[in-house]
Amino acid sequence: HNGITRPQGYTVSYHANPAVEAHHFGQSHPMKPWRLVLTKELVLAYGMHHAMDLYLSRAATFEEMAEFHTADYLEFLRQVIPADMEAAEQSDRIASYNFGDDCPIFDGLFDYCSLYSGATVDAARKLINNQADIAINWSGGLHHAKKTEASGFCYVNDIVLGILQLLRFHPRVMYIDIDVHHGDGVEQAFWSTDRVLTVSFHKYDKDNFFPGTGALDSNGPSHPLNPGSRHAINVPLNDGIEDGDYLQLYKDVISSCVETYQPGAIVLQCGADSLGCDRLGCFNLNVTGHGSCVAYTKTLGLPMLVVGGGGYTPRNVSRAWAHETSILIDAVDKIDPNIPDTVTFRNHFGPDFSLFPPLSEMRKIENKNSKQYLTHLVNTIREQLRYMQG
Ligand code: V1P
Ligand code: CA
Ligand code: ZN
Repeated sequence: HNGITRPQGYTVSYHANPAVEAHHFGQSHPMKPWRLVLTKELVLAYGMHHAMDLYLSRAATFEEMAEFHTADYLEFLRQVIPADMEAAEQSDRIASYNFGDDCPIFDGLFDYCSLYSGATVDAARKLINNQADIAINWSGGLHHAKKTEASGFCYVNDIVLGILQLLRFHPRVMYIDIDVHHGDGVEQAFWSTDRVLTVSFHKYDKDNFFPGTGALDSNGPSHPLNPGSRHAINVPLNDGIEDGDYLQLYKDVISSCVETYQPGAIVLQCGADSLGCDRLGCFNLNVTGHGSCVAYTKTLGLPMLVVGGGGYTPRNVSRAWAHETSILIDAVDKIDPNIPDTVTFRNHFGPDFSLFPPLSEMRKIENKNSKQYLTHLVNTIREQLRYMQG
């Protein structure tokens, strides 16, 4: 391989299980667990596995998932089968738990959920046991799942489970979400506590973009005596934001949050649907721009749990997560931007076969975020943080 060695002075753990990749949401469904196969192919072909501790993740137990979800909901998730979708007896519960087009019932659903969740719980435990400084689970990051409800392709909220583990040891945990969608499930789970600061960057359009929450002035319980008051930060964006503006905004917001909140650990959700050309997204980020946010977060020097999330153009998802793995192991300059010949499914990366294909001008979406608007966001968020302190 190309001389990739362990990073100096810190340890990275990588949590994966190939059994996750084999699950199918259905033909026309945008969520493709197969994108994890492409990610793994790149990580291995570049020799990045030599720089990390690799763990074959186990399924989370029912009890572990019940730290957040109700036993009733998990019991249903465990026993439901695809045929129930048409069966009348189950239809009330299917509807109340929000299964349907976005969250279909497919073969092996419970195994899929418990495997991606087990990987996040394992990753969090490596951090608290001091066996890792950075722990990665690209199969996790399913930020929309609620206590008793599936939502937006998410059934079990592995991020909430991971944060609950970190809270056993750290008084304060900061959650950052760069998926193009609002991290509503994580925000809601910790809405009433001051022990988690949630920060989501997302496209916001109340009526026309999923899930429709995450306005700038949505910051936690309105009663100032509720400890969770002010502990949700939302960065609502319009279509078309580009690398330079996004990174500047990210640094301005995150540096202010860290300075004020002084978290003991960070959980970073790296949803890759904020990349340009995503099937569901509407931003213009390049793989390098998305990665710069991960690189900046790493410079904070805090224990870090890194998870995946959305991302609906599999070749770009795998490019981003492979590049971000190289950032986390400090090996960016040892990575050939030309995708190696040894990569299985290399044909998916044509015609450029580059890890960093530039977004073509033709496919860009018009940037509707003025400099004035971005300055207004930063100023408002800094004001919110001043109140949080008090
Ligand atoms: O817009 C909706 C719902 C359906 N309407 C009743 C409102 N759903 C979105 C869900 C997006 C979920 C994103 C998940 C994540 O944040 C984390 C993994 O990335 C939706 C969309 C859309 N364009 O927003 N569902 C679908 N498209 C869809 C398309 C085809 C088949 C099934 C679902
Ligand atoms: Ca987000
Ligand atoms: Zn998303």
